[in-house]
Parts: sequence; structure tokens; C-alpha cells
Amino acid sequence: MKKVITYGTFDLFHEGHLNLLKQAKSLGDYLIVGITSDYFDKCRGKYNVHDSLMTRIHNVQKTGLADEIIIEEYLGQKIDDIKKYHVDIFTVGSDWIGYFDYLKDYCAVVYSERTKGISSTQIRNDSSLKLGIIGGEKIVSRFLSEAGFISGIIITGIYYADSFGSRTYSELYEYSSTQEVFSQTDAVYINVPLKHRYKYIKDALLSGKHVFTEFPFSNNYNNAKELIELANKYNLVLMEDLKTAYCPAFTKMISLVKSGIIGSILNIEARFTQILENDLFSEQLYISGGSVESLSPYPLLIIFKLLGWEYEDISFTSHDENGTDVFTKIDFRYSNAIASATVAIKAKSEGNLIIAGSKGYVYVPAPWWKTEFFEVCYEDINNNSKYFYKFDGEGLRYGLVEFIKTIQNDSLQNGFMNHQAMLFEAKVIDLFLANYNVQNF
Ligand code: C2G
Repeated sequence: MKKVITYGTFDLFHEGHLNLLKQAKSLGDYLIVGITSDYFDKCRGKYNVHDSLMTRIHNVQKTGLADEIIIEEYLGQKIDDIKKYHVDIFTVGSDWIGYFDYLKDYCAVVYSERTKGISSTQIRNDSSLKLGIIGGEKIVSRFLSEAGFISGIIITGIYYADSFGSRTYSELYEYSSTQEVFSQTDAVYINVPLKHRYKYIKDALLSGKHVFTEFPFSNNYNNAKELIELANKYNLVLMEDLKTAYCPAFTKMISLVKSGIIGSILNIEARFTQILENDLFSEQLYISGGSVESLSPYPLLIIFKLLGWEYEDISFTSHDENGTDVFTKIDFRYSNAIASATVAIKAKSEGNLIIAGSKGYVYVPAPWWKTEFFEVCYEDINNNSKYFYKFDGEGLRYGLVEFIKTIQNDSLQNGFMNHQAMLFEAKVIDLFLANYNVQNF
């Protein structure tokens, strides 16, 4: 029996995939199809696969051409599979010609004819989301480079609004008003300074636009509630681009901790500090405000994700200069756990994250918010385990993919950074600004 194997994502299953599978089947008697896992696709730069793994498996199954289906989860798995299944022939479309010649040491390699004029990327682009940018802050250059990795989105132009930043994105069409932005887009990315964010988000929602906004989306709880109610009322997506929330390693770490791997959580300590000098300091003040407004969304995210929002007590210990909090520690007491978030825009501490549990703890080294590596530790260090997950580029691509997916799935929010998390964040910032239980030193 001649065994053939082929691999692919098979997203948005189309005629090109079918033709490939037919060619693969004709090469032998038994066809194994390896379908890539979501995580493996992200690792190999395919960020916005549209269909779920189950959908992609089902679509291949429906062709009746695969005698066996396996999941491709890691680089190098092909060699393991060829040996494990005693494969005679590996085949893949001619767009990969030469790329898999190394497999000739293990089996025959056949590059099958690729079907011209159709691809999953093209299908995604045909239904591309038209996205306008409102605000010209520095983050826009990173946003543009990250968006370049994502198919299914077209950046239509920029409206500088009340930006601190100068008009530096000449490669983009410059809108003259928000009305013009809204007339030509399905969604907007808002990165104006925090004090203007509410106005532009509300404007966009009232104009029927999905909103992807810099964090925090609001520093006022009532405004935050109003914006989320508006988004729900008009069936629009309102999402914050707090990149950590969408990153593979962070989401894996949350799942692991929630699985009980370190027992019940007793204490979370998360820090995010930086020392901004002169111009950078004044720019940060203009764009976001002090330490709590600028940086607390990161530590608040992990606290919310693992302990929820029903804390029994919250207190702030803060050091300020000329009315700006340059170093603040936020302490939470829950019924069965405690947590602290330390943020600073003019002081430096270790930027790690420690989650203490009744059986062990999780240690995420600095910069924990760019989680690529974390360790699950126990009393007996022989039981410790390390986890590594790639964090590509600036990380903004992960949030953008989720934003697009949430819109395409007709959902109003996604599980990575949901409305509850956004409200919890706005509530804490609002309490601090209202001087609730704040001790200055
Ligand atoms: N294909 C094709 N014609 C097209 C599109 C795709 O023949 N118009 C082939 C591809 O060459 C591939 C298979 O269909 O052999 C699946 O395509 P994708 O889902 O895009 O998978 P890809 O990312 O190419 O993965 O490691 C090998 C890779 O996993 C193939």
C-alpha cells in the first residue's frame, strides 16, 4: 500500500485545496492529511486564519479524499510523521517548490500543480474590513507595520484629530474630518489622547462603526458603561488594544493557571514601571496621564482575568509630582485572595509577574506583558516546567486579528479582553482619580 501525506491550513476551503487533495490521492492508495493547529499557524505567520480547526477538519473530511487526518502542531513534525506512518510520498502545491526537498531523505517529494487564481488570502481580502485611523500618535507607525502581517483588512486613511503627534504618515490618505472617515470605513482604530477618547469613540459608535481603541478606552466608569451600552445597542464591536490580552503565551498561561496547576490562587503581584525623561514624560502626560491611567491596564488585566472584579477592598498608595502620580501601588483584597499592581512612569522596579498558589506559583520574567516565557514552579524544583511561546513583532497583530474575527463572527466581544474587563479597568482608574482610598507619600 502506497502511503501519501500532505499538509495545509485549508482555511476557507476552496477549489485549489480540493484539486491538491485529488492530486495527492492519485499518487497512492492511502492519503494522510495533516491540518495545521491554530497555534502552529500563528507561529508560522498565518495570524488570521478564519475557520476554526474543527471547521477546517470537517471541510477536508467532506471531500472523502482523506483516509486519515492528523493535526500539524510544530515545526519538524513532518519528519516525525513520515517515519511514524511509514509514508512513501510527501506532496504539496507547487507554490512550495524546493521548500521541502529536505524531506527527500525520508520519502519521495512531489510538488503538485497549484490551482491558479484562488487562495484563502484572496478570499479574505475580498471581504476585507475597511479601517480608518483617528489620531496620529507614535503608536500608529507600529500599528501600520503590524497590520501589514494581517490579510482581510484595508487601512483607508488617517484623521489626525487632536493628536500630540505630527502629520508624519504621508503614505496614508489624510481625512479632513471624522465624517469623512466614517463615510469610507467599516471600522476605526482610535488612538487620540485619553482625554479625547470618549468623544471619538462615541462619535464612531453613533455612526455605526466598529471601534478598536488604545487603552484605557476610558478613565470614567459612567462614560465606559455608556460606550459599551452604545456598542451593544448598535451591534458594534468595541475592543481595547491591550496587546498582552491577545498574545499566545499570555492566554496559554491564563488557561494553565485556571486549570488549577498551582492550586488556588492566593496572591498576584504585577509590576509595570518605566522612567520617562523630559519630552517623553510630557508626551505621556498629554496622551494618557499619570502612571495609573497610562500603565495600570496591564496589571489590572491579569488580576481581573484570574480573580475577577468582585474585590472586597481596594486601596491606592501613590507618590506624585506636581499633581501627577509618578508611582502608584494598587492593592486589592478579595474574599480568598489578594493582589497588587505597581505602576510608575517615573520610577523603576522589576517588571515581573508572580502568581502565588496553594500548590505552586507562576513566574513570568520582565517584561511579563510581552509574555514569551513563563515557569510553573513548585517546592520540589524537579517538578518545575518552563513554557515558551513566540511573541511576534510588537504584538499588536494579535489584537487586530481578534478584532477582525470578532466582527466577522458577528460577536460583540471576545474572550481575550471582554467588556467586563474593560469596565473593571475603567472603574479602578475612576476610583483613583476620584481619590477613593488613596494614601499619598
Ligand atoms: N493550494 C493549491 N492551490 C491553491 C491554494 C492552495 O494547490 N490555489 C495547495 C497548497 O499548495 C497546499 C494546500 O493546497 O499544498 C493547502 O494550502 P494552504 O491551506 O494554504 O496551506 P499552506 O499554508 O500552503 O500549507 O507545510 C506545508 C504547508 O503546511 C502547506
